[in-house]
Amino acid sequence: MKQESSIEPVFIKHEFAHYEQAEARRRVAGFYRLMNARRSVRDFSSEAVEFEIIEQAIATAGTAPSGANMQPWRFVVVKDNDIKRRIREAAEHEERLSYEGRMPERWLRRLAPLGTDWHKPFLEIAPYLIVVFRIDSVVDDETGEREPTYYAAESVGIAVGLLLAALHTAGLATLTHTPSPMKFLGEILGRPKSEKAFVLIPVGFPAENVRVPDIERKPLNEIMSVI
Ligand code: IYR
Repeated sequence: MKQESSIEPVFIKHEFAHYEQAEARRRVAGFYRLMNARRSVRDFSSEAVEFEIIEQAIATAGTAPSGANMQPWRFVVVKDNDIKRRIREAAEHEERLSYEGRMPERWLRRLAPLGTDWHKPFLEIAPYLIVVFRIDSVVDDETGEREPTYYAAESVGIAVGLLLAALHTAGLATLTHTPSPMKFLGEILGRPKSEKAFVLIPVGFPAENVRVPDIERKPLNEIMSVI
């Protein structure tokens, strides 16, 4: 016989906002304008950023929905210069191998409009690097057994979206950087094997007169179907 869970769900009241449609339209359009002005930045200022802003943004990321509410994320904030330097060295080592041989021609062609290469000075210049880890398994408090988390990648992806939005609304620049392979991040940052580096996000003010690639977003009719 399959064991049934003896845990009873508990439901509580929750206050949801309910706006007039005109107000809802204004709000959603405002959020669109805010997020449409976000751009990935690879050229950062070293100007200091209050840590409280980073904390609040990570708290926001932690509000993301997650598989079985297991919240399978860990946000490691790196401000230490020595650690940043080690991360840069390891990332540039991997990236150099990638750009100079591991990435197929068609991938490099896709990246050409972004103007990227293996040099990653932003890893030392940005005041913070947030390394997001995906927690793949946890040890159950009661049984002591290791069990998987559920939909971890989807959950962490949503949390990262909220993190980027929160940092952007504070006027901070971000980049979703994925040095590949990312195994060195868990090693340098001393994370357990159950945690996998998911993305590395440099955070700070953009460099003065920063420029971003001249690329475009797909129009709505190319990203939405209505049936
Ligand atoms: N990780 C490399 C290459 C790279 C890959 C993708 I997909 C991008 O959208 C951008 C860059 C780098 O960070 O340069």
